[in-house]
Amino acid sequence: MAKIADTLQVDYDEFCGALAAKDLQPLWKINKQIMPQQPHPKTLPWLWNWSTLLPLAQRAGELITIDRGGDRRVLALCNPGLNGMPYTSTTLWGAVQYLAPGESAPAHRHTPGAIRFVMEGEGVWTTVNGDACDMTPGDLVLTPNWHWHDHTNAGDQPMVWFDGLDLPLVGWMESVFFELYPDNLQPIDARNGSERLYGRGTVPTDREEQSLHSPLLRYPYSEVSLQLDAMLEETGLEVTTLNYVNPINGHSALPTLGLEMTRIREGASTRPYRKAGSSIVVVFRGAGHSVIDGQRFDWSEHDIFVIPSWATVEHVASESSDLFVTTDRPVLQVLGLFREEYLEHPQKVTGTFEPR
Ligand code: GTQ
Ligand code: FE2
Repeated sequence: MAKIADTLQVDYDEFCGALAAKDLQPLWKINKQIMPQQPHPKTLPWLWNWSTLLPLAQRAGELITIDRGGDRRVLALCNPGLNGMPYTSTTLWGAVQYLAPGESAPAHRHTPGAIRFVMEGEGVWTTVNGDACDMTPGDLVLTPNWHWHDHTNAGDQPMVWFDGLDLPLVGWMESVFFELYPDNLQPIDARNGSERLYGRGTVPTDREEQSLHSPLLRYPYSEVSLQLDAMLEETGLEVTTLNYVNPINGHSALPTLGLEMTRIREGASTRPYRKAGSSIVVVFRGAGHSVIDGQRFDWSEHDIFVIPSWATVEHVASESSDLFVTTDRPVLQVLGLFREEYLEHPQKVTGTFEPR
């Protein structure tokens, strides 16, 4: 901070009061806070156990119905570092959604983009602009921004899936728009249509698909898993990661969300690493732990945890594990803000996270 002559202290205090009264702030008082040498995220590393989430989602299924009006039976994963805001990190919304047999969640659209990643259940589809996308465990379904979407459970078991949205980011930009569809559900004009058109590595030439999002809306786990097997086999490595991309241009499937699957072989671990931007990790299968800024987070199947910006992370798998990761990375990359680095030494573990 600037130095003040002793004799002027009273004048200076008065001056600061005068600034505040006129809605002004002197940069020299706040520069350390607003321009730190590296990020000091409010987002805390945090973990939600599936053994906690599932019974509460089931209880929500007993207590509340899904009515006309755009409702969703959704439990938001609220980061305790964010002053009660219903966000998982400052940029990402993470949540679990529960849909019982015979239920449907009405059609709507909004400017925040979203993904669904299926954790448990069968017989559900999400209709995206008329294309009914089937959902089975491990599948990823996109609902790009301003696309109509509704969810229907035509099966005989409840389904729980993970919702990832760029909602906080769009919210900070004060650009959230929302609209209800005139009817409860959209008419279905295709079943897995985007997959039949774009899910083969070859793309049609008779259409101008120059959108910011992938025309492929459904990425089945069965194929992702085969590809991960091939990647591990081919490289001989113990850890591998794939990106869910737009088959036309190789960009991230959604412009605002990075979507990845990491497979770690039993007993293997990742190198200590940090990057700008936050990540939500859904443990799709396996068990192990992660060390985030020196704190140990034990996880097993379907647990969900968040990694803040610039936090150092190492994953250690005690069983072969698949980690589905949602990030804000494409936003940082396109704006020239992305940074990442690997660190030389493993972290010292200074504590263990105690889930609530
Ligand atoms: O399923 O459409 O977790 O609109 C948050 C907002 C899910 C949805 C969320 C949504 C949805
Ligand atoms: Fe929605």
